[in-house]
Amino acid sequence: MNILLTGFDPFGGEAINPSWEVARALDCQPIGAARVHARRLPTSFTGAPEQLARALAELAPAVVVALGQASGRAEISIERVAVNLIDARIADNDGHRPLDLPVRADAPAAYFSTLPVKAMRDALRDAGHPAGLSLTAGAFVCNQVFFELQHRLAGTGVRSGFIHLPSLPEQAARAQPVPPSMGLAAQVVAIRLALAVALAGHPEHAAVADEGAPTS
Ligand code: PCA
Repeated sequence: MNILLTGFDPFGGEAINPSWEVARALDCQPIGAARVHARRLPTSFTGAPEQLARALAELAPAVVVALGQASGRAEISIERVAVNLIDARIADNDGHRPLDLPVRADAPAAYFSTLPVKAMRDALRDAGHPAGLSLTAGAFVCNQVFFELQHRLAGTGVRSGFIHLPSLPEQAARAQPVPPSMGLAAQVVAIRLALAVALAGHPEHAAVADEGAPTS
């Protein structure tokens, strides 16, 4: 049984992205009866969906968690909803800055995460990790990948979703004002736990996600 765990290339002039550092630290690790497969996605509106589709086809995963960096957030931020909107506040790594476009013209306005988001948050908090639920993954490449993921896996029963991570301390030290940060080792432990809970699943929390797009 495969778990696909994706992370992104550095973007926005940064030299490192915690999402890929965490994903690669967990690559090949067993979690229960499953194994983690880390894949690195380019921070590119054209490249990221292509690489994601390739990884899904290659691995046929039972669980997918996509990771991204959200500078300024202090917690492990479990996203609840992907929106069908691209509105880039900065250029991607190809120099493109698309505005006010749908991720997919033929798709619903939004998809919910199909991960057991509350069980994951509670397990993280119980283990002492700062963690919370988020209602926006933004409108940049992370949200696009989250939306593509949910669209491709809708109705398959594969649990999937997105988690934003705080900056690493070495990134935060260079920024003004200094944003909150979390060390890599702590992020790795937290995401490993989140994957274990995602694998175990909690259908009562996922029920809303099975209904598809939000209706109100
Ligand atoms: N964070 C960006 C894209 C890549 C990443 O790690 C985002 O939040 O959209």
